[in-house]
Amino acid sequence: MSLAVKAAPEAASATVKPGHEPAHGAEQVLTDGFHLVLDALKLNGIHTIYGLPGIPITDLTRKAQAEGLRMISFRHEQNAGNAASIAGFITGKPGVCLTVSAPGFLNGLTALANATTNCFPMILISGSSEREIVDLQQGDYEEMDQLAIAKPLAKAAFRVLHAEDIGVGVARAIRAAVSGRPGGVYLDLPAKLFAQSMDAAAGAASLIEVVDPAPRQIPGPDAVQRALDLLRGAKKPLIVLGKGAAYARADEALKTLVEKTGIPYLPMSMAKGILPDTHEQSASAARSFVLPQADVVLLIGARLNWLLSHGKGKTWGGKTSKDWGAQKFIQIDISPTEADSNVRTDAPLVGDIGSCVEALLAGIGADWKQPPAEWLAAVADKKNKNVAKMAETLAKSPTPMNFHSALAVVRDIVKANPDAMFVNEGANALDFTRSIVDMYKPRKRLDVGTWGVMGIGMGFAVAAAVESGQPVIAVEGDSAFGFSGMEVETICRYNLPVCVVIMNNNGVYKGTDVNPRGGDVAPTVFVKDARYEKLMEAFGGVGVYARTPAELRAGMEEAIRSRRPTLINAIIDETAGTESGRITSLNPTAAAKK
Ligand SMILES: Cc1ncc(C[n+]2csc(CCOP(=O)(O)OP(=O)(O)O)c2C)c(N)n1
Ligand SMILES: [Mg+2]
Repeated sequence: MSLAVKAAPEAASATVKPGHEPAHGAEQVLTDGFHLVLDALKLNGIHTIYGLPGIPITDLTRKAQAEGLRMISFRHEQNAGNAASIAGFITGKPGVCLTVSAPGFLNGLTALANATTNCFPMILISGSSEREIVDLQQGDYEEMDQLAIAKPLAKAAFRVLHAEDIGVGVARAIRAAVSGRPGGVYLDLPAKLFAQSMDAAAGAASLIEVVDPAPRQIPGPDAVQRALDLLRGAKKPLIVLGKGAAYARADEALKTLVEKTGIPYLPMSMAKGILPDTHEQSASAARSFVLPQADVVLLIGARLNWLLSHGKGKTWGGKTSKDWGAQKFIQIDISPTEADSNVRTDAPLVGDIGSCVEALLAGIGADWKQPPAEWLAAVADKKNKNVAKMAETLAKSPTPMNFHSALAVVRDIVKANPDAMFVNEGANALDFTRSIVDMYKPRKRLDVGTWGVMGIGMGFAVAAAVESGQPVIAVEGDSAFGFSGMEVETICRYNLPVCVVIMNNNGVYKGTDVNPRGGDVAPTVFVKDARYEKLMEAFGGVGVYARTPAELRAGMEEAIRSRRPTLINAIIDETAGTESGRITSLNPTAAAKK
């Protein structure tokens, strides 16, 4: 057993007169549920909580501050939850979100489910009402069986009923969040638990400092050999890096693998920057060429979900949308059940990404043959043509701005500030940004992830600033921003160096739809020429109204230099976007025209 035990700090204990005198007449030192929760988190290196106060956790938020934890208070729990989840991605430790019961819990639950889907380690801690009343459904204040509701949406869910079990509860939550495939964990703490007292020394002895919470998982030598054999025989190999590869913090090993093998690679959205997007082996600009052409694909921390067209169909050279292409797949994943999820996995390599990549490298000697020159030339040719085409588009400066002319500015600013964190959501505002704005370092790009969820923006921006200390640039669709916009107050309150850039095209996808019957405006259209920058000014931040690339550039440069909370309202041609950005084809269409 490897239980490291730490004494509860002085401040965590209360000296009280016990009900009857202890044997020696000495006063007994007590601790309580509040302090045991905080001590357990601190003992495990968790020093920041993202949350929103209220019954029964208000005192927990106060005591957290008093105990030296950083308590970041939000305006809506979903944003606190998103902040916690991305803190988990950025740090590799579980991000903690703290909410009240029932409605607060439910508000945080979307973020917890999103964390589980995206494999972000997060712990949602919610206070809950009286068990006896909840279970008899007698109508308690904010009554809800939260544990049951969280279970299907979380990687794991636990409830602690007794103060002496808090240490175990927190340890189990941490392990579940970060070991194997990371995910969201729910920890239910009933109101009564916080008030429970116990002997301080016994309390301290009950806490667990988790040893090796995310153990390495070494791949089997036969699986490594199988993968190497397949890769060695490839004529048109391709590497796909997923956000799992970014999370793995195996940056050097991944770079060595790509460069030693000479294989072209594609980074998925949040894997951008593991190697700089300007790397000569990046095939991003030739994506629609390399996917159907490749004969052996090495997936590293990337799942064959919808974002990769399920590994089949026309994207992969299949004859119809259901047919498989001719590729063979090698898949590195920590979860053994990921293989064969959509098409055959010819060489599954199960383990943590660092260990798997190092095992591959050990088998790749100095005599490793580079991929055939024709393949590399074909990829380079396609890429150069597409890059040249894009450069032409980016050089134009139409009035009003379009996505390209605005994003050409953002691209320059990110290039000049490669350490800045970068948040991105929207439809066109997401898709254009992802392809135009290069990333230079790992784990800088944070976006809508596996679900394409709107609403992550300000929560991610707050956590990115808090966890990294770096300036944050958040490029937001005007619709996307609306989901978490009130958190500009949070950004101002904590004086975070966040520069929000709203790509304001007056609506969802564009601002030009009309209601055929007149009356109400179309469902996708917002108030025209909305002055979003005034929202930031309302709380003491800087607002910028930018109609030209020069105004946008000046605003962003000043925001980065001053580190002041800034919101730039970038006015974009309302006709510039397309329906759903790049995923127009996912909209269902019926044959009947009505
Ligand atoms: C939680 C959630 N609700 C709704 C959607 C559907 N949706 C996808 S993109 C989008 C907004 C697109 O508009 P905007 O952010 O302004 O980007 P634009 O395309 O106009 O640049 C919406 C509502 C979603 N993805 N997630
Ligand atoms: Mg829009």
